[in-house]
Amino acid sequence: MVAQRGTQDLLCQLKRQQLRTVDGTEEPFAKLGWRQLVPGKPLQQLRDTPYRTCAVVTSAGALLRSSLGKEIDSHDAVLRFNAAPTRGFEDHVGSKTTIRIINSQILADSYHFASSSLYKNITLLAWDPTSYSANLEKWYSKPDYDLFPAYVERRRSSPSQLFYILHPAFIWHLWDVLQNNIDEDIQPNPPSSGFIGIIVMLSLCEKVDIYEFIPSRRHTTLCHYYDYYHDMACTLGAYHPLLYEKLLVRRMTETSMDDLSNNGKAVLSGFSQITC
Ligand code: NCC
Repeated sequence: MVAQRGTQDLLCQLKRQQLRTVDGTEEPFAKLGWRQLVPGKPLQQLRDTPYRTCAVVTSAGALLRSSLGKEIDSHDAVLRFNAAPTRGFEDHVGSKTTIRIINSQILADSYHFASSSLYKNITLLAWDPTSYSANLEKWYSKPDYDLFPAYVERRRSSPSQLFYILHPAFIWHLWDVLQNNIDEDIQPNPPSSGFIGIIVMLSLCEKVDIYEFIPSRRHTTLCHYYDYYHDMACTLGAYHPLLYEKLLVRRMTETSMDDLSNNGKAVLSGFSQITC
């Protein structure tokens, strides 16, 4: 796939926002001994060579009855979000999970993080919104949702599981790219897990297939494929600048409008495939 100029420029802006996780070298994490706590292998070096093809599976209700399960599972790596299950939905969303991105609510609230199989035997990436200025001392003492105790507990009990916390500066740099490419003032809230996940996978994969981020002809008010709640805000955004994220991804993909609408899949070239 050869990226065209506008597409390429956007991909390059995002490629420059290097993937970054809390690595224990900054305070307060350094004095808390996080250098030894975080995985020895940095997320940026998760792979010697990028995955050839990856799937980003949003949690959109439109995936229900999509019959995309087999296709999704055929990718080398599959990214899922938060508490989105596969059991009972295999025909439509597949069963393979390689990486799961979880927002801090999953670690702080009653999502059975410690006991649920959703969060075991896979790579985990957690994030918390914090404020734009990302002072780590302040963040540690007052995160939006306190993700730190559950993180420390899991790192100690399962040291071989690759589990990272995304650096707030990385999250907010993605927001900057969004704002810099949209004429209107967007809400000063962090991007959704979906957008963050897309950028993570562009860093790790040669090609990324994104399912139902840009709504297809199957679009529905059903919020998630796995529950019964209906709200169009789940697809278009309220707190997160989801609509703008989707407009940007639309500009980054060379998938035709017909294909987007019929298949619900946007195809993007990974960062390793573009020269900036
Ligand atoms: O709903 P959520 O997102 O877990 O969905 C994961 C990602 O899928 C994309 N999506 C989802 C539904 C839909 N109809 N269309 C979509 O495109 C989005 O890109 C979304 O990011 C989140 O981003 O972390 C979010 O998390 C939930 C919630 O915290 C978790 O599901 C845990 O329960 C948020 N909902 C609430 O706080 C009530 C949601 O706003 C964002």
